[in-house]
Amino acid sequence: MVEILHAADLHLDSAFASLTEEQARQRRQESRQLLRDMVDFANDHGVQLLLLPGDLFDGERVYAQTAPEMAEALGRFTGQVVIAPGNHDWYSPRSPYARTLWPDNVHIFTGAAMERLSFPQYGCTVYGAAFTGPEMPAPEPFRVPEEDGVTLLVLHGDVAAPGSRYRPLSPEWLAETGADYVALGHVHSCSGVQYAGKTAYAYSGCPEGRGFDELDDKGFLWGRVDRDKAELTFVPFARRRYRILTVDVTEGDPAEKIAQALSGREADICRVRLTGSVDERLPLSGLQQQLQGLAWQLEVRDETRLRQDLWLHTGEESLRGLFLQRMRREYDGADAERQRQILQAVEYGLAAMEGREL
Ligand SMILES: [Mn+2]
Repeated sequence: MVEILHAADLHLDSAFASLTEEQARQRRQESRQLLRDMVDFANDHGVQLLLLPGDLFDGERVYAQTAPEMAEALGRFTGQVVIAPGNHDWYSPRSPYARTLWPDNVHIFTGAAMERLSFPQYGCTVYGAAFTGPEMPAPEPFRVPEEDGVTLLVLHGDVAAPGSRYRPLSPEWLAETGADYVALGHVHSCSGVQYAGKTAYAYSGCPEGRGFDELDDKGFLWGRVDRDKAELTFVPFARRRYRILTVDVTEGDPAEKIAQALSGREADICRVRLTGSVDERLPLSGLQQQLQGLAWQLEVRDETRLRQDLWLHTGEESLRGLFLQRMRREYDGADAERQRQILQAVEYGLAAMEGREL
């Protein structure tokens, strides 16, 4: 049995295009710190193998301190580190992997063919390969030898995506390997542990989101691997999460309602979508300023509809017109609570008829 931590797709030195320059700089610094924190976690929890299947760097060009800081952080790990470069940080003589002095406990796959690392102190063997260019074909069939003890594979690749240019890996190929666990990189959300035959495999996802297409909790997988069994837990580790919050401001003070939705999000990067109907256009930049500080970065999007607009097409000769006329009659004779429901029904109805998203 071997204790592992599996993390991937750090994409260090990403540009973070949606942030200000200063914030982007801070984020890059934070993601370098993340690796140190991860090593602390690993040391505190008796992890023996740190498996890093690629895209640790966002590209070939990194800031001068990035790779040396990574080497320094990994050098403080009490176990062994295995890195399998991916499509963003593919191995070449120009890559940070080749140009950095790594501590003895760091092992980096450098070839496209499977390489073998033996760790008798943990009773296990690790296989893996690198990306040696920005794209890789499907690997040759591969099977681990029976006598290897607990066997792990560390690979960057695309599972169940037959046409992929990023080393497509079929479940059949994974099952054929006979490995006990395949630590994968490339997909940025955690897959949880899956099985192909007796072979367990997983994407850990990225430990930190980089945009609104990488929402909510991010982290790594941690636990133990034994013959034919992987017991791994997802550990949320992101310092900042990307969140999209929808706030209906039909009623009440918009600032208050947004503040409520943002409570506890000081460290996060939030996009607030304002929905519902309002009497007049919201003072967006004022709101944004007033609520500064409730999130690390806040973006407010006005998707509300002016109340009068709701009834604009009442009575026109169409399904929409008839619908509005009917709703308007009900609205005029209803109490406040009922009116609120009717407004909402009108919003949904109009959205459906106009093929819009609410
Ligand atoms: Mn990738």
